[in-house]
Amino acid sequence: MITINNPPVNALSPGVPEGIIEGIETAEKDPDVRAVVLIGGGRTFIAGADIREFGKVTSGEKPRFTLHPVLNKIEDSRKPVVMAIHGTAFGGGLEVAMAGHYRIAVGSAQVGQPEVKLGIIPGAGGTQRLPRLAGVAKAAEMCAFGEPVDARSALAAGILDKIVEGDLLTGALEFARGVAGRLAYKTRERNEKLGDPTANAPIFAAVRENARKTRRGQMAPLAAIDGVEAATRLPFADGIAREAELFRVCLFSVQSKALIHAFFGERAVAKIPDIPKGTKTYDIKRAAIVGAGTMGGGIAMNYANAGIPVIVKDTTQDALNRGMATIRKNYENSVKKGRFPQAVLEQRWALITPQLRYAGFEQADIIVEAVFEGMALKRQIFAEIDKIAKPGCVLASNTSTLDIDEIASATTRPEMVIGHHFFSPANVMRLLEIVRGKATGKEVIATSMALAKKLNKVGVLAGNCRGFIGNRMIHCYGREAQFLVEEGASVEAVDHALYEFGMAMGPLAMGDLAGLDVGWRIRKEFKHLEKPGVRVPLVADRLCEIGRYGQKTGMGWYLYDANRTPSWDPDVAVLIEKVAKEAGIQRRTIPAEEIVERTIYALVNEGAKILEEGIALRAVDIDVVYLNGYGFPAWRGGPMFYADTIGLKNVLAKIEEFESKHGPDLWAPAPLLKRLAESGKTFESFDRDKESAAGA
Ligand code: 3H9
Repeated sequence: MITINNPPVNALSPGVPEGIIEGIETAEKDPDVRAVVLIGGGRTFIAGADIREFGKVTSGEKPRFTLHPVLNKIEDSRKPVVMAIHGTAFGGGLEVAMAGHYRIAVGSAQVGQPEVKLGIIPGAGGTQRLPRLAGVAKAAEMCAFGEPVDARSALAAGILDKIVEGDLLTGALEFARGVAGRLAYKTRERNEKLGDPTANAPIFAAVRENARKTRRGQMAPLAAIDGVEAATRLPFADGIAREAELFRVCLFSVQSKALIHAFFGERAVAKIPDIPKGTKTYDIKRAAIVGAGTMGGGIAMNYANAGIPVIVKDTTQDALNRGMATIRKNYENSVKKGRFPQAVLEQRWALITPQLRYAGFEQADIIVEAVFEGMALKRQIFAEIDKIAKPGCVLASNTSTLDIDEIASATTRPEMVIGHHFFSPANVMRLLEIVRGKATGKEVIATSMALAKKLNKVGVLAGNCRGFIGNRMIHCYGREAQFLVEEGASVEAVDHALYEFGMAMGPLAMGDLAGLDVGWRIRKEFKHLEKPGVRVPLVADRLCEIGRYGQKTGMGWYLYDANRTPSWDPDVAVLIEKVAKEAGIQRRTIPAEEIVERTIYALVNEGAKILEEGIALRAVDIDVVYLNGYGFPAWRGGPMFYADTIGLKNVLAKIEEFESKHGPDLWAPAPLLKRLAESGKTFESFDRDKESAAGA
């Protein structure tokens, strides 16, 4: 028995493959050994190659993760090797498993080739062995999209030979005794599932089309498909060589660096310097929400999905009915799409209690306010819930822009008040911006971070300022999108340029989706802060004034049909021209490149200020916000990482050019950007504490 012991996830770090080789050699030499079981110690089998090694290689170090020697050693073993899988056999983990002669697993195990999510492809025979076990279609799909496959499907596909009920090791030893001494199959020699070019052609065409559509802009999915196709056309050794070429091209791409940055970023944001791991947290067993609107309803679904009973309160029966009907419809859609069975829908539905009064709020461990963005209303609600909530109840506001300290000051316990800014649709978007007020207690922050994980969200801590991280930056991005339209770009041209850049949708279409009235209300709230003489966007307010709130009213920047399909609206083009004329704005042809630079660099410049002020803890926190809350393409790593890849000197030069054309109020470069650019550094390298220590 060989046990892999490299916590936390048994990654194939340097030393692990060597250990396996040693184990196999020892087994081969020992006449008493008739079969080998390879099993993972701890919580999992092998979660893949050690991802930390990739960055070292691309920055010039000698590769330390070549796995072929260990795979060949296993596959060539004269004694059968049984792979005993629990947890995850991902990436290199599945590749190791496939080199074995048999694979058995517990029912909860998962297997997969998730490399594409890191911008690479399976690099240790995954594209060659998987089609030999699972067939071409299944292998192409797994390698191109990287989604995990559960044990039962893996058994049906031929990746596993057996599912063990009960203890894995006992089952594995029993299985090994059963196959001991038998001549074992080598996966690399099994060609019967590889099909022929005629049968395979439509399979590859379909998966390529799907990859182009759903993994827009990404190179690794297509490379992974090329790898699997090579398995069907070339002898095994040549297929491995082709895979290695494709792997290398992907590994050295900016896309892969960006996706690896995103992978570690998502984990880094959980680490908050002044809140150590063991900080006390409150147990959240019951929740209550004020507001059954779009956000309140979506938030309620999050709690119900996590098995936490939740009360939803609104002021009118109508509002409650509407909110509950939307929740029901969302759940029913999920059932229709096969995401979960009807029984799960009913379970979740039963956890949500709609009501008009505060009854039951006194038992809640968390109360979330999700009403309209208006300070007076929010303060009134916080004063009310302060009277009802039990001691130790977290009081969270879903505000997207307002001052958490001002909200907290309406209560007698500002230390319990925190921002929980969900993103619309709240039951789908993974981001939860957690906003720390000046009095917010550390336990409340630790509770919120833990809760985010429980709700299957990525929690990112933000400081308190208008719009926090995400919306403060999006304000600048949206501003530029509107300016560009006023200056002559069409609505479609602006959206198209950013869609082509990789954004999930263009900024104006996004405004329509979120509701233009939301921004309108916020702009009215902050009208008194506008600096006289500084240009402000004009068109969105005009659209709102004539009731064009976006998708919800069937028209905004675009016209929408009953299926919410947008179309160009000549009335909007006329309105824009009129507004521009009234404001004396010169209209011109604007290239796509300028559209991207004006909008994305507006994000970056504001991001730099946010970073320097400490509103975001690290540049990567900003990136994680944008990847999970704003549809920024993960393969570009987030706005700050993207700026690093362009080179901060180049970004600064462009921003200075915009400053000279559009004025310092809008475009003065952030001091941090200037400093980093001038010293040849990156946002990623910026460490606020070290800089201030040096300054002191
Ligand atoms: C590959 O295999 C290429 C091959 O084809 C061979 C090429 C030659 N390496 O996610 P968690 C860390 S590519 C290094 O919070 P969970 C992670 O950063 C690889 N570190 O746990 C975190 O560290 P920290 C293909 C890794 O239970 C800690 O482990 N494989 C790796 O929520 C705990 O992780 C993948 O892409 C790794 N491979 O989820 C799988 N994996 O505590 C990537 C994790 O310091 N991993 N860490 O923040 C995952 O999807 C999840 O980690 C997993 C566990 C589902 C396994």
